[in-house]
Amino acid sequence: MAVLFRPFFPIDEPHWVPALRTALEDLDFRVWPDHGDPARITALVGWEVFPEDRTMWPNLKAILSLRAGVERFLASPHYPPGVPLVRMIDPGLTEGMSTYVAGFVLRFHRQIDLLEKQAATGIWEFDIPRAAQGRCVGFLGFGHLGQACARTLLPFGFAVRGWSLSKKAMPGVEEFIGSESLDSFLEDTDILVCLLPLTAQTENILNIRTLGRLPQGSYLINVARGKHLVEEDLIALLDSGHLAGAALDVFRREPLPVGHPFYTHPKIVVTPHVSAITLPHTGAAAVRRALDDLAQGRRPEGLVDVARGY
Ligand code: NDP
Ligand code: OXD
Repeated sequence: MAVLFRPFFPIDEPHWVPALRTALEDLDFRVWPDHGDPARITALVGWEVFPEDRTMWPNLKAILSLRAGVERFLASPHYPPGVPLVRMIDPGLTEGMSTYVAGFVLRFHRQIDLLEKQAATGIWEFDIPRAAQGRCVGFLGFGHLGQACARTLLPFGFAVRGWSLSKKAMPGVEEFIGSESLDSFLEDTDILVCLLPLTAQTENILNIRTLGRLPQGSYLINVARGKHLVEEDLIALLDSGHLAGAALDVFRREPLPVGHPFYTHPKIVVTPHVSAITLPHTGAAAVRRALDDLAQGRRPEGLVDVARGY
């Protein structure tokens, strides 16, 4: 049995190879292209699947994604059918997402964007601030990351709600289940955070109709996938004043092309897909846990339901 890692990003050789080597030190760990006998490879670790992966490993038992979102794996023609896929659940990534989302929620809640603009033109003005209890933060997608962000925000006093397909029963959170409850979920959400997986059901879910149901002056934080958002609908709602601002970390095309209107829109903050990055040491430990679970016949955390798409 051997585990094969295929470096993909420039950071992989200096950071991921040593982290994985340490976490898997007692296993037969190989780094592409030095895969050795293909029949020995039982697990692949990486960011993508490649043409060889469909046929080259006759004894492949699992693919371990270093990404949390796995739509690229599932959509790839190179994905070997029937091989279990485990997505990344990394405490380092989770902390990154929680701090990013909390940072933008607080920025919008305290209207720091507005205060910065005023200060830049020498304006000294203020209003009575809104209490956190009176501001509702809604998570579209209330899974691993949505719940972690909610736990970070609840102590500030925000009204927190989550939308998903199944009940979580998190104390202090109002939960909305399934498509019939989407409109009522949106109606009182002042800051909408998208943390859905990209599936056929969720593509283009942030559109003129859904975003239009948010209260006047609300905000969007999209940290899930670019294809959740209909870009021109967001711009129309910001320009009409219905939405007050947006923080966008993910885009239909990445890198976001030079000259894209999002870069210069006064109500949009663009970040380069950095809200939550899998960290090599904690991520390699997660790979190790998943491999141990698989070896002992346990269900690894993050096992993907291929039919469901996440
Ligand atoms: P999870 O699978 O744990 O959570 C997904 C949530 O979405 C679940 O609550 C699920 O419901 C809900 N959901 C899925 N489909 C629907 C639907 N049709 N209607 C209603 N709810 C639905 O994923 P994570 O929280 O770990 O990650 C979410 C996404 O965040 C990833 O898929 C990825 O795209 C993105 N991401 C972005 C990163 C970045 O750097 N910008 C980093 C990491 C992740 P239920 O719980 O009932 O199944
Ligand atoms: C992920 C991501 O899915 O970085 O992990 O977007």
